[in-house]
Amino acid sequence: FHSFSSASLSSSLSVDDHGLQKQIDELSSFSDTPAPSVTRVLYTEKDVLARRYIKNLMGLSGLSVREDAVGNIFGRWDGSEPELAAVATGSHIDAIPFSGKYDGVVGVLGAIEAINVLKRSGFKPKRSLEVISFTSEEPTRFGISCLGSRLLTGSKALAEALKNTFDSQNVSFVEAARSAGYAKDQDDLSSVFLKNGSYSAFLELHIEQGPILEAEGLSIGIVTAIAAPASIKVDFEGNGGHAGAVLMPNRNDAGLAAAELALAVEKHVLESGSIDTVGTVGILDLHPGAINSIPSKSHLEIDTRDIDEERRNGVIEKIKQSAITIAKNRGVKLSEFNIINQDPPALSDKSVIEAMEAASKELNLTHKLMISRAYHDSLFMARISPMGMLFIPCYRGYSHKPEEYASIEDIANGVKVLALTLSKLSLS
Ligand code: HGY
Ligand code: MN
Ligand code: MN
Ligand code: MN
Repeated sequence: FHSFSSASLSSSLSVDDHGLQKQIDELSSFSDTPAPSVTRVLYTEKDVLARRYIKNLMGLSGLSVREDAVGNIFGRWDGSEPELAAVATGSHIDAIPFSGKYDGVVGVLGAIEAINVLKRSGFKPKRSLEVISFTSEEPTRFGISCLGSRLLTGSKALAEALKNTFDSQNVSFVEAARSAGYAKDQDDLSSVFLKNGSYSAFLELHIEQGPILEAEGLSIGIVTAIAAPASIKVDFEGNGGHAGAVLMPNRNDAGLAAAELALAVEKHVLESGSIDTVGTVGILDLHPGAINSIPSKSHLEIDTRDIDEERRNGVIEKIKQSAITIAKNRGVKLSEFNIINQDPPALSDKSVIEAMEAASKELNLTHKLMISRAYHDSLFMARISPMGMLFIPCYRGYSHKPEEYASIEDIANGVKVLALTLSKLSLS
């Protein structure tokens, strides 16, 4: 019944390149900013259109589709032994403002195409195969990264916090979810939690979002670990005032406090002793935001990561000390220093890595082991199932900007390795 040897299967895998490219292009049209940029934020009208698009494709692939209370979308292909834990694969389709059309999308459309590839080859799964499109991997709307996968993997704290979480327009999470047709009859989001052991493995196909594979001319990256992300929200408050009338000695400028803290982030990161420590201030708002008014309030959001969790936590501590010192020296109030998330890194599962290496070899694709400096839903799925990630090269490593690009050849390679790995794990 399972007569397929992987070797024969690998030679019969064919990807519908044109169809996949067309889907990537069509999906990118659901955007709140003009092409070539993509902006697709959680529960907005464009997000709902994209979700409908994905559910339709899952249906066309013969997958049975379900959604949970926050809109994680699951497409399932029942195996011959459906009572066994399924093998899952997926990624996200939300996109940060003015970003590209491959981040996340390659791992959702590619996963659906991997199912099609296996069906075309006549493969019959033993363990069911499940494609997942996670709700809101990006932190854009509510400041929470990997919201869907955090919940799926049982974050009680998040289920609680979401009851009074608001976006920048003061729309609550539940109201936003309901506007998109989710969180209908329950305000108890623990229904989203997946039972441990729901999956025997979870895989994610993603663009590298770094320059290594392209620079080394390699086709496939096999991820061994995902760096430890953290994010912090900071507010300073001062008296503000007239830009002409208030002399310098009498000022307590909340804007300069924020600027000084941003430079302190860079200093502490550079002094960490490792190139693997990174820090970014991607949001810095000044109030009232008038050229001739001394900022009375400032809001900045800090993203800092490292493959070494302790070293990252040390940097967070130093950033906090700097915020307190800067506030004191400038006579401003540090009205908020809120660590939103401070997550550990995740390690890929050895047997999943081996299955990916074997699949890459059988497909004669060059590959290497590497770490992921970007976080992914896999960071959380690793908490409830053996995890593995596949990278494909992307143009100069560009990501989170409109110039993001991956060739359909590289995407097709990734889809084939994903399909072959899924087949191996399904028969295991
Ligand atoms: O920011 C990240 O690492 C991910 O791409 N959202
Ligand atoms: Mn991203
Ligand atoms: Mn991503
Ligand atoms: Mn290539």
